[in-house]
Amino acid sequence: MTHTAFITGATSGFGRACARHFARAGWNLVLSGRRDERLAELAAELEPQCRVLTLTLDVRDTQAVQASVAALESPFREVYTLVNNAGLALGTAPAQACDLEQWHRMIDTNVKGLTTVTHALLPTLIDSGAGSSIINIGSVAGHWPYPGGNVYCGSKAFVEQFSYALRSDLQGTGVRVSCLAPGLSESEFTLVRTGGDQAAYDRMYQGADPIQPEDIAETVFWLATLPRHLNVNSLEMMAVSQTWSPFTITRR
Ligand code: NDP
Ligand code: 8X3
Repeated sequence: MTHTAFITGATSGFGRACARHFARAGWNLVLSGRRDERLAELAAELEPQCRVLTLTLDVRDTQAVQASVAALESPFREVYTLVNNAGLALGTAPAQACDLEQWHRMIDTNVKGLTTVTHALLPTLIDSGAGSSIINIGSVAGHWPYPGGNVYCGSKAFVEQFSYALRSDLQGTGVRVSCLAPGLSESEFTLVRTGGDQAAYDRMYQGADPIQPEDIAETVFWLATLPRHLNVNSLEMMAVSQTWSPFTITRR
């Protein structure tokens, strides 16, 4: 049987790499994001391998998410795997210098958007039953605080805890829930975070051998295709080049 995956944030980075990986395995794909030209290009690339439906969608638009999900037709309505990937960080300033609008945008996308998509798709995931999965993209930022992480860290901690709590509620349905929490990964993420600062992008990734979107896609696909009696609750991964720092202490 050919399964259907619903991937948010498929226009770039992890989401696009996941789309390509699932397409190689022949899955039906529902691909969403705000940039419709990118969705169209990706669909044209993948359609020789699988069936693709694109949804130009802002996950912050609750009504649009609900209407799009309600309008899904077979085989796209029988969602077996949801990859809740759309998200962003904005800014690297300390909390006391942050722009409140950016904080709200991160919460609206990473927290409210992810919950909206999940809420809309839960009935179909439960119908799909054993072996179906929700794979939420968290972050090391949800586990480990760092300067300038403030609301982004908080939003990803929400993703982790929401994933655990969902698992509790979904007991007996067969639906699995995993939170995948990557560290330093090369994608447009840093350009979005810095407002398009290419020099910041280069400084971040140069010589660091970061995680690549394909590494994430391989892991997501592995999670989605594990034997149906297994649930990975949380999976944190880092580039070998990235580890922790000591605590910092201010001295008088
Ligand atoms: P990218 O910036 O490359 O991709 C982000 C994706 O999210 C894009 O497809 C974008 O699509 C989509 N997106 C953003 N806002 C919205 C919105 N309001 N509605 C719908 N889609 C939206 O970054 P990554 O691939 O790196 O990030 C993917 C996820 O992984 C994010 O949740 C991020 O927080 C997380 N992550 C990233 C890490 C990294 O170091 N790169 C590490 C750990 C986690 P569009 O703009 O077309 O809407
Ligand atoms: C992205 C990883 O370390 O930039 O979630 O927060 S980090």
